Amino acid sequence: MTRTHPRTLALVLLALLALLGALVVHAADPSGREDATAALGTGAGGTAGDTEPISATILIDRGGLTGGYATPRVTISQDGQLSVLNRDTYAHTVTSEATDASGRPLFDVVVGPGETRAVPGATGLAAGDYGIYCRFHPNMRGTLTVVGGSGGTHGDKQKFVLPLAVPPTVRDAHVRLDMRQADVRMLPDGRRTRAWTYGGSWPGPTIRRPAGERTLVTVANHLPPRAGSMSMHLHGDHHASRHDGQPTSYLVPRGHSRTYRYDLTDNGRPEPGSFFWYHDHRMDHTARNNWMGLQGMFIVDDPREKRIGLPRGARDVPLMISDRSFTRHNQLTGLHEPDMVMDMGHDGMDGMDGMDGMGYTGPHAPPNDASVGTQILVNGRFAPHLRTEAVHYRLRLLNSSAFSSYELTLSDGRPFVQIGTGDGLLPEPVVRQSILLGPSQRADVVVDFHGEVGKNVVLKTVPRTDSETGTGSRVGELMQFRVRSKAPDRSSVPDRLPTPRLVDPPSDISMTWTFSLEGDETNGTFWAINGQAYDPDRIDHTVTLGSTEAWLLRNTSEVTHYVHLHEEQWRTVSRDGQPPPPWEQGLEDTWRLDPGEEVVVAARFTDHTGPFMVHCHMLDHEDHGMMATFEVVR
Ligand SMILES: [Cu+2]
Repeated sequence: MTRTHPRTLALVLLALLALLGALVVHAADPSGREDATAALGTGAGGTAGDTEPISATILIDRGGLTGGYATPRVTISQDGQLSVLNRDTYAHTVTSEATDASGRPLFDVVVGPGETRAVPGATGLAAGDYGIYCRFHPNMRGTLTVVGGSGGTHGDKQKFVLPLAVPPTVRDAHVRLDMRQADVRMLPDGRRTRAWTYGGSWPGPTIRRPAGERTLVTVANHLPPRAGSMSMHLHGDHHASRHDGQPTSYLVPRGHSRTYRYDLTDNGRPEPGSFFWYHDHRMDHTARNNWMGLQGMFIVDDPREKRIGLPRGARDVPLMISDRSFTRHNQLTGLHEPDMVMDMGHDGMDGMDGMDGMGYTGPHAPPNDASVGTQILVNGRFAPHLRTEAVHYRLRLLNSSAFSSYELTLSDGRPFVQIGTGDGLLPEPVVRQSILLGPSQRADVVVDFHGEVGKNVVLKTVPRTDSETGTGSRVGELMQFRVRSKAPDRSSVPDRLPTPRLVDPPSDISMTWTFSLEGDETNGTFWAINGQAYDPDRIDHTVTLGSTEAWLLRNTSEVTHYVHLHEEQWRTVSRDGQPPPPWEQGLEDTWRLDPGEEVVVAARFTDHTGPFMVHCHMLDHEDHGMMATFEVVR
């Protein structure tokens, strides 16, 4: 790609911005008044009288990332125009919460820094209020009011057409997965969606193995040539460095296969019962490869769990939550750009010139790299339903999205009883009205459907309830439980759970990992750990096998990160100087770090030497620098 000189580009952009700003103020105010408030649509009145269309502009000021839309309530008439002017240094979207029958938002527009965009989909809607939000930063929320007229659409009520797909379960000691392209049913109507899969489905088969029993997984790469070499990581598991799915070594080139070995033990003992997942981890391409479908779930069964009577069999349901955007022909769009069809022949950064000296450049360079889908899928399908009995269910919730977070809740106010983290059970069950899950985080919960025969319960995601700082969570209805019959239920959740033992944390911090945005608009930007972009040839920290270390994770950027540590299962020692909340008192491998947050974690390094990764699990951040290496040595 040819590069325009950055300074020239900046000057041109500034000039355009000034021009557009002036135009918008005039176009938006049909009465020609010089009243900027009215032009920006903050006035809720919006009765221009007669037949003049009322138009409005949503303004995003500098600092909109944290401050939200500067004009969160705007009014247009049915024949009016909605536009967005973004004066922030981050790209944002204006997206409607209301959707059509396939879950596509009624309107959705991406507005880069300094840009102004029209929102054509907002014209002609039925009169009423419409929730709006930024897909990249869902803490930014507002309301569009459409006045006047009759007719037009409000959007469709979610219908939950497709049955939930429960991926096939594989229990063999040696599992074989062919990575291949396949057409998968994701949306209720129209064509299937072409995906890159493990074994022909998305999610791939759920691998289910007893703790402590060696498991071999052979993956063969039959993907199209343009996919390149792959590398599979079993997220949360403790295993040898060469079996970790390294980003640049032990790869699986096309036409070849590789066998990963997981002993499912830690320091000679069986691992705790766990809810892991496997996914691609190739350097620079992790977001693309996951977006394309290279994801599956892995359950480690602890025999002690059988004795305590948790729901089992068909009442133990793994649910993988992940967002994607689709073209009109139901095909996956390109990363970052919902309007661009995925260019599977392109092996570089979508919309970026690539790493160049100091950093990435182009419209999707950090911090404007966000692989966010318009539709949220469960087990690879949009808005599925599951017929259930009026009994307890164990739901294993995984967020496998590249970027988005969800605050999960149930439509009738029924709580979740959280029993585990994904890396074993909590010391005691925690009753929660809602659960926030960022990329790669899991929650093991029990839900009680007793007394609900004939009712439907919807699993939803709502705006974050826990914090006023940090990147928010998406909003939407994810799936429906149709409670249809009574049945015997001998399951129970005891007051105390067989939780894994935690290490005694050392009082000294051995390593501080600081997560930030670095670079500048002229030379390019990148996501950084301790000021540096990922370099596979650099070891950032060395640990002695057998030692126990406490690490400090801190976020000095303006956005939330979800930080994943490979290899060990970690104890959360403190969050912002306080003891961690009850649901963070088991073992963990991925932590939320809101802006300014500091989390201390500790683990003992056992069994395996070699390099392992520290990275943000927002996959665009990982691909664009936010990864580092620690090495365990004898
Ligand atoms: Cu991040």
